[in-house]
Amino acid sequence: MDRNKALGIVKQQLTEHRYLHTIGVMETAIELANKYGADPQKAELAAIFHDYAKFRPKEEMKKIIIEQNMSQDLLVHNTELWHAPVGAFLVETEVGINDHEVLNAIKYHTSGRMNMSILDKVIFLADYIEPGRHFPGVEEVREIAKYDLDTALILSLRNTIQFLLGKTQPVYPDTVLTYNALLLGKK
Ligand code: DGI
Ligand code: FE
Ligand code: FE
Ligand code: FE
Repeated sequence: MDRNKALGIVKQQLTEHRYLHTIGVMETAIELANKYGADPQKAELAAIFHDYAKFRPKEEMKKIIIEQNMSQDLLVHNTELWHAPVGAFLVETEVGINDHEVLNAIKYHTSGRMNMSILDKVIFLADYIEPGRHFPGVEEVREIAKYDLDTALILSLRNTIQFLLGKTQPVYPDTVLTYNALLLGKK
């Protein structure tokens, strides 16, 4: 699917602010893909659709998580996690994208997962550092993303986990597993 068609589809699903975020993720993901050896066209497509389900009603997302036998663990964790796996499902069934590398990058863009592909990492990190993001620690991650993909990812995960701990919120197990796997894999 070409870029303009994809953007036209996703624009209808998003607010103006979230659409501008999506453009930022797209541009950043293409840069990271070229730098770290992911397919830039897949990165473009995954980035465009990564937040496709962001504004779906919670009841609709919950129904999909149950009916599609997704990890039921999602239901007891923050509802912010839901739009990623539900988005991958809807992008396949509503938009007709069937490239599973692209769908997995969408599915894991919020939680991360163990053994992330380069494309998964590119989308996860682009979502975190795109130019529209302004939160504590993002500038450091942006700098490191210029030369070390895994270290940038570890720092973004650390920041997210710290943010959740600071609010005494639960941390989704895959987020911790991703953080550990990257950290231990690096030695
Ligand atoms: O959809 P975006 O806002 O672009 O970004 P995202 O898909 O990475 O969502 C991140 C939000 O999810 C962020 O506000 C933190 C929240 N969240 C809640 N629990 C968890 C979590 N994020 C991760 N990675 N792990 C959690 O356990
Ligand atoms: Fe998201
Ligand atoms: Fe499928
Ligand atoms: Fe996003």
